[in-house]
Amino acid sequence: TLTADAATPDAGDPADSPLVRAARGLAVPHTPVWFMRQAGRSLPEYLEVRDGVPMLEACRTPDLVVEITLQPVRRHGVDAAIFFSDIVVPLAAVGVDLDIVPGTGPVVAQPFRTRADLDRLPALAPDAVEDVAESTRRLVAGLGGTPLIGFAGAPFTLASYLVEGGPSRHHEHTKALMHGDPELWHDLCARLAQVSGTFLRIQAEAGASAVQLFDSWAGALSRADYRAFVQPHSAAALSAVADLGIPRIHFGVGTGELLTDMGAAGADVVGVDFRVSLADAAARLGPSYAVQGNLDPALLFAPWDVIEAEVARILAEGRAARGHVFNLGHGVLPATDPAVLTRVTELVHRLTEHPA
Ligand code: 1CP
Repeated sequence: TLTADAATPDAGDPADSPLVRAARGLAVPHTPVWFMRQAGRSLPEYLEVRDGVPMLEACRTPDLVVEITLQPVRRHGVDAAIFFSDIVVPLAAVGVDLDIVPGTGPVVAQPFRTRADLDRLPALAPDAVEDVAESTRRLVAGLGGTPLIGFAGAPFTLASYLVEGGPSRHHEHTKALMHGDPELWHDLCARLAQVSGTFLRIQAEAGASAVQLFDSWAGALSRADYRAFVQPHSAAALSAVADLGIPRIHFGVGTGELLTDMGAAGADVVGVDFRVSLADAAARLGPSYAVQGNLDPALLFAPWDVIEAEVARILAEGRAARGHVFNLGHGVLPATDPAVLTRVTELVHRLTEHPA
């Protein structure tokens, strides 16, 4: 079996790592950096171990999960590992018939549209994903002082895949259900909050040092709809790990108008995409929240001097917040040159270890 050998088996305490300290607004030796979707996608070593293994199968195979999660830590020297899985893994674990189709994403065989469909969405029992706990424990043992971030999809983003049946640009069936049958919508999201919260808790109890709730598509909503139809369910998911005392990160795309509501859902760190400057985000959020972000992933294709200036700008703007975790504004694009990610990691460290 593959063993958990990180590149920098540093002996520190992940609970006192730069990531966790920044999330709590404490002083850091350097600004921590990791990249959404750092595992998988662009790495040749990832493509090699994934060869011939379907995505959902890879997510349920601890040897692969451990290896793939560690790959970007070894290669880039990032300040956190993110558990290799997918937001639909717990849905598949409760029996939803779905697949992750290469080049498309999650596809649900029978979309959820009626009350009867709730019968196909039972609660997630921890022993249905015992492999996730096992992978987490092995990773935590191998990562030493590098923190592991556990994650789950938020109820709205999960609901969008279930109701639309797959990736969606306009979320029209989801919004039609939300407004057309609010009672069913809330019942659906309450179930999803249980699934999501349980998935976070399994990873947290097995030793993850932080969790991130991905509400990737929440930016499709008005603030009023977010507050009425979504925030209470995301708050329920995040509350599943509240007693464990680890930092909770809450992320969405295009959510500039929702930042304070996403923070109030129970986050310590609010993810900010590239559309909003971190200084504006910090002003909106106030002194109680750290921020995470927000380099435009497309800019990783620009000349190095452009990237360098963007990183410096983001670091300067991030100083306005209670704490700053450097990241992209959304996930790494598949064609990204991995060497650029390594270089950005080194740059963030260098610029913040020796502030001007
Ligand atoms: O660093 C990592 O790669 C960690 C693992 C990870 C995470 C955190 C994967 C692996 N997926 C996710 C989360 C995820 N999955 C999100 C939230 C994050 C985000 O917004 O980027 C979302 C929306 C999904 C759904 C999903 N899964 C998509 C998006 C489709 C759409 O609607 O546009 C896709 C393409 C997938 C498949 C997937 N998940 C992960 C990988 C490496 C892949 C590609 C694998 C393959 O196709 O073989």
